[in-house]
Amino acid sequence: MTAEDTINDMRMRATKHLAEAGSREEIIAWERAFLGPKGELTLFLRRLASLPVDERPTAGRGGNALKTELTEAWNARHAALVAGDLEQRLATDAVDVTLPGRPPILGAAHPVSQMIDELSEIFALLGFQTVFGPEVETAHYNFDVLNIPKDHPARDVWDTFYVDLPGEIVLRTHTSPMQGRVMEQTQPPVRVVVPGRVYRYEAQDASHEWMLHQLEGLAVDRAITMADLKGTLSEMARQLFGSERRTRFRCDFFPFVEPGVDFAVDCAICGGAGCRVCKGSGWLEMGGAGMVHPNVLRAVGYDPDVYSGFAFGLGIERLTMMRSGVDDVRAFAGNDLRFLRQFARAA
Ligand code: FA5
Repeated sequence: MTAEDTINDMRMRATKHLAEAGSREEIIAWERAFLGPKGELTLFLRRLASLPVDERPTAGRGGNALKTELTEAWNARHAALVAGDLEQRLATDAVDVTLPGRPPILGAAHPVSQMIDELSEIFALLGFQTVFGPEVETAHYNFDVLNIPKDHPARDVWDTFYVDLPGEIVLRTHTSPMQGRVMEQTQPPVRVVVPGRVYRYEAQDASHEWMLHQLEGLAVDRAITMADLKGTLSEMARQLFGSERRTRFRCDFFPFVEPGVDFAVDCAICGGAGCRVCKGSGWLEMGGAGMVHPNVLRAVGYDPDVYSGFAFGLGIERLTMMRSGVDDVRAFAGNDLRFLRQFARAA
């Protein structure tokens, strides 16, 4: 077989195989077989020097012409395959832009956050500024400043989560520690409310949670009286619940107020008839309150002969329960979207 015959034979096979190659893998294998470093045509060109001298020029010209021819054929076939792939992908992966979109799921403020906002607005109109304080608190502010010295039995009233072993750092058991923090940094007149989370090592039931929210209130000035306290809380209740709901103040004890009261509204769940939420009493305690104890005023450097004040601490979940008729406080931290969606308001 002459070199020319070899070239013609190679051209015939290569052209036939390339026409039959239907995938990218197959044309890559074809390229390797004919044009790659160990491909048939490459080896043929490398062997030119071993041919008889008179055959070399024809074989060289013919071999190089075939190389150009096959390279062009491969490029064209490759381009056609890529275009075919693309067309197929466009046909199968097509996006139907006329389909309606999926509506985004919109979140809404938690009912407790909504109540905090609403209370802040009500108290702002009564002249109170909203401030915030730390949830991890020192026993000093949580107890000592509030006239609850170490080893005093009153500390047991607040079932405390201690963060350290000596018991100097606690998860605040109420928002009252902010009384000391605010008064130490401000001179009277003081009028603040402090919303936030508090923690108690307490068994859960329909009206008790171990993590709850309170709103502390504090007003200190010359000649503040119990009537100011009653007027402030009654107005808050009127704005929140309307004027039909009844409120009640009864004597209570808290070491940091004197006198102290508990503040209740008639139970919205049973209308005052008695149920498991109000434990059959017809009333649900919303908060504790009273006139700031002279020892607390002294502890922050205020003169109790010049200044007097009132303070209160309201349970925010309880207020929300009474306003919306929720009969179990555990629902607020239960993360059940069906419950939470009922409170969603348009932004
Ligand atoms: C206090 O925490 C006092 N710091 C309130 C206070 C402030 C009194 C200023 C005087 C002056 P008490 O432990 O009663 O008080 O809690 C206040 C309110 O928080 C309760 O009336 C109730 O509404 C709410 N609360 C208390 N414990 C729970 C609980 N475990 N789950 C849900 N709400 C609670």
